[in-house]
Amino acid sequence: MIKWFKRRRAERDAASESDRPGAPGNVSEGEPLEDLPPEPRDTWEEELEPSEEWDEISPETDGEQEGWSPAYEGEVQSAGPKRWGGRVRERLRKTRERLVYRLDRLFAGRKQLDEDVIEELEEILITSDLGIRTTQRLLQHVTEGIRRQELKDAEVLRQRLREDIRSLLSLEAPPWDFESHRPFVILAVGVNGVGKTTTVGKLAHRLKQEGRSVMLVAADTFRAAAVEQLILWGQRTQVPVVHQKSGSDPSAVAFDAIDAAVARGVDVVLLDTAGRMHTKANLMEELKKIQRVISRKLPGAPHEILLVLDATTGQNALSQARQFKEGVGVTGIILTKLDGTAKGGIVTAICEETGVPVRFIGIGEHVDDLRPFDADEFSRALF
Ligand SMILES: Nc1nc2c(ncn2[C@@H]2O[C@H](COP(=O)(O)OP(=O)(O)OP(=O)(O)O)[C@@H](O)[C@H]2O)c(=O)[nH]1
Ligand SMILES: [Mg+2]
Repeated sequence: MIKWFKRRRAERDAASESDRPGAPGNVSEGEPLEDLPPEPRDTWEEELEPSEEWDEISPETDGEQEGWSPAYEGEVQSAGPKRWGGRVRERLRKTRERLVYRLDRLFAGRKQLDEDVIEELEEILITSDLGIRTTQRLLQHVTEGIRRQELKDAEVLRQRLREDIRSLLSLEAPPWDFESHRPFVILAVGVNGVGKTTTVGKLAHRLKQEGRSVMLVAADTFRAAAVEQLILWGQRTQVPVVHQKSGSDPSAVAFDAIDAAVARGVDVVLLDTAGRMHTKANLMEELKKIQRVISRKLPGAPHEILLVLDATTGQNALSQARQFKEGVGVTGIILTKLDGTAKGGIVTAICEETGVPVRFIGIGEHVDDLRPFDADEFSRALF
């Protein structure tokens, strides 16, 4: 009998050892562990310093062609039909798990909602990347509801939270007026690696599918291979790309591109910019200069300054939103990489704190993985 107990204990210990995250044999392949710390990134608290990982600009880029890259004849990959909301919901799985499953656990078996619930709820919301300010705002409403006995059970509280989050996300976003502005000029900005080029490519595809003529502009002349990357997107989406050689002045590229777009009667011009400069101040100055040049060429343009943010960076994305809003006057946000991150709650914090509307979300690397942001759809995909 004693031996049996010993054996059971040994089996149990072995089983719990193999349940440990990261224990050999228990990590499914390709499934990143959720609680791994995010990849180190620029925090934007300090000036960017040149580092070894920087791409050097070679002063001589002989042989590189300037001008147009014609669209190619290849096929655009399509993800195939899948219900819009279904795919977004599926891609937001990790965020949903972090937020909703923990709420489930909090509410499970509780008959009454009391102060303890508020405390735990606070922790769940903050650690789900909703941010302190947004969490306080949501909790204030919940606390009042409990005090007034409107929130009697967990289900009503959950609905209240969903509704409050939805209303924080519902910022007014004036539709892009392609009819009054031709070309309609969109400038994509953001720090390095957030997904600007990919997003610009996906957006070109989307606009083209809506029947508009689109032109891509490679105004990231800083990073070697940035131009080629955009040309590839031009080929993939069958959209022409205006480019000059690496190292040329991005404002000059923008200047020529606007001329070309006007001459050709293009509907939409999408400019991809650099995410990395020697310092943060340099980057902001560069972007302002591009803006000035564009507006001198075409009064009223750029019509949209889209800040691209990487959702996986959580609070860092929020701090970038504040800084770009102040630095270059962002008019819209695109939040990328919402697939595969548990930090989707950051969308709420960004909307609440900046008041800048989220225009699209990126939910994958595929050409079709850019979705217009819909507050209602998003909050339903979360809860
Ligand atoms: N999973 C996922 N990956 C994405 C998404 N958007 C972009 N990426 C990936 O993020 C990486 C960086 O994307 P880029 O478009 O090169 O980013 P960037 O901001 O242009 O980078 P720099 O030009 O270096 O400043 C690439 O591997 C993209 O495929 C997304 O919505 N989901
Ligand atoms: Mg890029």
